Amino acid sequence: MNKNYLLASIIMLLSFTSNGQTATKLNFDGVDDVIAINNITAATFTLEAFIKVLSSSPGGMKAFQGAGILDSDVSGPANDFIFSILNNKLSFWDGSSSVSTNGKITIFDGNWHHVAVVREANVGVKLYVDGILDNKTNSRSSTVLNSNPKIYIGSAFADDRFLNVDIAEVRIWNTARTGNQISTNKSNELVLPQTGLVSYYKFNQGIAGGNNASETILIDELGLNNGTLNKFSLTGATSNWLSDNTLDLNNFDYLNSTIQIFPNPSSDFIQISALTTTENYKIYNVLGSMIKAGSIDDKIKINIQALTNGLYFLKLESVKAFKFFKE
Ligand SMILES: [Ca+2]
Ligand SMILES: [Ca+2]
Repeated sequence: MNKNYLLASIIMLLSFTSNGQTATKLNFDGVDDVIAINNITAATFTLEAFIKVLSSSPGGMKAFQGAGILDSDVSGPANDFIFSILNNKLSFWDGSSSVSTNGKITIFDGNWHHVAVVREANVGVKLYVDGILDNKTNSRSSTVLNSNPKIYIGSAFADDRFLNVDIAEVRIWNTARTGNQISTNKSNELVLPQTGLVSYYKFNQGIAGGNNASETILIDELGLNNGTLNKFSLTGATSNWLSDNTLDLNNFDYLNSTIQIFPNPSSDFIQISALTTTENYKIYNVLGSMIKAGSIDDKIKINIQALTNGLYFLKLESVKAFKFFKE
């Protein structure tokens, strides 16, 4: 690599870091990361979240033994609630009726899920996974569950049980959303205004995988109930604002590896030396978007003639990422 390319590379890496794409989700480390919002729920409410659970949950019989998605628990008997992951399934504790409604559908399976609980005064509790009714109980109560003035996102905070999870969206309604309403809106962002919606978090803030030391307030789209981040790293690939299609810039190891891209720079084809097996690869542009993918061994050439000139990143499954220049 000549000096001009090295300089261009450093400049582009810097610009990638500072002008990267806006995040779409927040990673919770499962150790101590938590967000506090105010508990403004009425006697009837619906809680929704779009989540990917990353570690196995605690086991037990009741929701307060789990790791909280949305937790407003207090110690001992109280008019409180906790919506948690227990036995890798949904669970909801209603403190006024002392009933735990436990789900049947496994959430910890490597996939994103839309999860919801409807607590309807004098009717009962329903759990939904991806818009499908998971389980329900007739835990009739009309008491407002506000013994705890806060709701904690990502933790059973009173018991130090934290959820290792990616969260992309949270919604709180003071209405009983129907199964049809939940299913219809399970994979899209809401268009505002919405009747009964009292808090709405899109998690579309911060720079994906960047330095987000100042991004410590979770924005409520309604402007009424912003959250406060606590104990997040706010830099790097975990415990930070992230996007699903972002290549982690900490993940480079091209200097010390025997596996190398050549020729580099190149105008038509690139190869990778010293690969011992066939591997899948992905090529990303400087904005972090994947633009090409396939499989490769040490004899296959990747055609890059269609790429516009500039810096690219190539990621193999077994080793860290490389960068190369199309000229
Ligand atoms: Ca989002
Ligand atoms: Ca932390």
